[in-house]
Amino acid sequence: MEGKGLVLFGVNNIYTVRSGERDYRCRIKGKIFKEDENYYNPIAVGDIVRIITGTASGNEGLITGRIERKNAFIRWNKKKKSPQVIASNIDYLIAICSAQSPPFRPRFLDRLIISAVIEEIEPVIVINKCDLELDAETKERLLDYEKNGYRVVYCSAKTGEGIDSLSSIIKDKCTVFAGQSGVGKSSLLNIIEPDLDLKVGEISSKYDRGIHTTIFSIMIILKDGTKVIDTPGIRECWIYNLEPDQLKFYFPEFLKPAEECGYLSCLHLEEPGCKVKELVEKGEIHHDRYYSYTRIMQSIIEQESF
Ligand SMILES: Nc1nc2c(ncn2[C@@H]2O[C@H](COP(=O)(O)OP(=O)(O)O)[C@@H](O)[C@H]2O)c(=O)[nH]1
Ligand SMILES: [Mg+2]
Ligand SMILES: [Zn+2]
Repeated sequence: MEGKGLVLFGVNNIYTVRSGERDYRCRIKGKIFKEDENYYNPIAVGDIVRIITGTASGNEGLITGRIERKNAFIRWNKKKKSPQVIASNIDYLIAICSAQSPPFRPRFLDRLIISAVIEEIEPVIVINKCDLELDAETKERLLDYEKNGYRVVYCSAKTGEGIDSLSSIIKDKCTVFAGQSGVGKSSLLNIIEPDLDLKVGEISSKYDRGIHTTIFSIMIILKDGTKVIDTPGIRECWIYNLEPDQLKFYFPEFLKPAEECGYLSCLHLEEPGCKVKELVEKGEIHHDRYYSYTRIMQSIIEQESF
């Protein structure tokens, strides 16, 4: 039988595909994704695929094609030197951080945000564990993100604070929950939908294998149909597919001052008459965001030379 399905999970080239009410274990038929040969993975969680299934009782299937993706959350897999599609067909990237343990990592957050925006996926910053104290420096950094137009949601899986806001953002959408291990992704999903009963405070054995070399995202479909993709084990997010001279456009606070830079092509690095640098020195552009910019710039230049 031929049909279409949604990829929920994939590991070792076996993909769980939901079609109708059923889940099929599917392999890819032959070399059908030749154009994606440089990719780490030809099929990602969130893909809509064409499948052929066998007998009515069996749950095996073959993937014979992929419907064009609306977008894809991609990172550069440094080890494999190839782009890795973490999830596709996404409405929002939910970038989850925590008030404490693990500490706030602005560099990582900036890379997540840029990887989303490149694909026109709107990022939402979620700060979990707000029952714990948020230090002054992190507080100030978060206000800066808000000032620059990013949505920031403060919540706690422990007290329930902010969970309604988070639930209403993800409702009926397909979102990716990304963030370091331990920020509370599973805890948040459990409080949004208690029946899920996801394991908290540990890495589920399902994901254990090979966690250092790869990540396995998994789509969870809530009772009302809301789709959430959990991404265990994202520790690094190297940006894929960005030319160095394009990076500046992903820092919204640079756009207006850039009009006053001495050069139209100013990269806001060492050029004379750079208005962006002037505002960094005055403290009107956050020095730590500017530091992110220089670090990311350096890493994409290094990537290009591979
Ligand atoms: N104080 C506090 N601890 C939390 C909160 N959310 C999660 N935790 C704890 O943080 C640890 C990691 O949570 P988990 O959901 O497994 O994080 P994940 O790795 O991102 O899925 C667990 O010990 C949780 O009990 C919160 O809002 N407040
Ligand atoms: Mg978890
Ligand atoms: Zn400049």
